[in-house]
Amino acid sequence: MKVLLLLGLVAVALCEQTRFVGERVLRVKPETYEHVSIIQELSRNVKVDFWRPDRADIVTVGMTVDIHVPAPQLAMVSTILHQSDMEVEVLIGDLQVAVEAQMNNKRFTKGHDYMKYNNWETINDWAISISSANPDLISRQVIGNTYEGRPMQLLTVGKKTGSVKPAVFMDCGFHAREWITPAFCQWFVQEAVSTYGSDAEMTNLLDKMDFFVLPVFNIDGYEYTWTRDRMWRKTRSKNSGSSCVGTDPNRNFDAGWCTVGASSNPCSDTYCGSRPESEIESKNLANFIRTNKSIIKSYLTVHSYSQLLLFPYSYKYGLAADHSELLSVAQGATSALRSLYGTKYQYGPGAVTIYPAAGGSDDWAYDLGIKYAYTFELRDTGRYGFLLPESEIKPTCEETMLAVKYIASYVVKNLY
Ligand code: DDK
Ligand code: ZN
Ligand code: ZN
Repeated sequence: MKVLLLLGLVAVALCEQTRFVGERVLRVKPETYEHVSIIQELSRNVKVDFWRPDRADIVTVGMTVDIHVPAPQLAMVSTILHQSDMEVEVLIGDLQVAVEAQMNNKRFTKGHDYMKYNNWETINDWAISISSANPDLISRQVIGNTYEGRPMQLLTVGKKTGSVKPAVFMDCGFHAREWITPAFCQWFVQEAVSTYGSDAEMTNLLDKMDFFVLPVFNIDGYEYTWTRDRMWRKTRSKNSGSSCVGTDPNRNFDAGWCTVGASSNPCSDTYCGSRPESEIESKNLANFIRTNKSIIKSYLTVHSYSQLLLFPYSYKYGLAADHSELLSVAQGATSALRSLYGTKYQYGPGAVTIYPAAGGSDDWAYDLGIKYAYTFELRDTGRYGFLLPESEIKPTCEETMLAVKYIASYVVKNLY
């Protein structure tokens, strides 16, 4: 009886979850304007999911384009691409196999594990327990609830000195499917507390400043990627007048809002929302940063994938007033990152390095007066994309630590 019940539950769970059997991720390299228009035409007529760039209308000649094609469309898409004699590479031959293969850490652990992907409940419990286990280094607060009512846990990591310290704000999990990013925020907190007192650089950082760490910004979306659709990107808020759900939180901030590289269609993966900060998660984050603006000297927001370190602007081509300083800090941070395993990062202003995109939190923070505003796009460059295997969590986090420490140390030495 119990076994039957269990089997029944498993069956229900399997049925409710989107499966990706027979779906593929293709990489195409348009070499002519005709190729570009074929890709754009494709996106208008067939339901394809753009992995990189995140929408068809910004595809240009020479770009590397990664698209996830559902099984029913595969034959048609392959025919069209083949006829165009565009270079087509199969990045992922069967997406369902890749979804299952990313969980390749077979170690048995009950609950939280830094070398595995943890679901929201596990991360939430972890946030509570690591802060109570390290009362002199971590404090915890809830900066508001998500649309579906989950608490946005913010950890303040730094030696408690009794005086006001400058701070770096860092968030992960803006986009739901970018699972390596919450893993990095958890790693960062653990690494900070466990190397305080032994690693000279970390000790100095935590003595002189605080890190505000938000391990998962888009909790509702993240939970949805665990329970329903692994490839979900946006928030989970309802849109009035549309059956499509969610807003792209990285198009929802008040920085050239919805002018470029964003969509006003609620069904789009880059929907900018009904107004700036229409999403409660954006509002909660923006309110916290506005309130603590005088002490926050750097804003870091962690995404994946592409191996990029971006800085303002993305909503316009014009250079930031601090362009040359931001560029040289990015150069230093990416070479620190590369020193460990040779991982290469490109860096530069968002608009020219990746694509123009308005409404990003980095541009918004920069225009608010937070000079050192950066967006990370972590591993990889497309071999696994959003489905980076668990075996890459440790090396990815270790190398990224070096970049974050580099930026933070620079900030401490150059307080403004
Ligand atoms: O939001 C995006 O499309 C990517 C990360 Se997935 C970053 C775009 C550049 C920074 C936008 N402010
Ligand atoms: Zn992202
Ligand atoms: Zn990304």
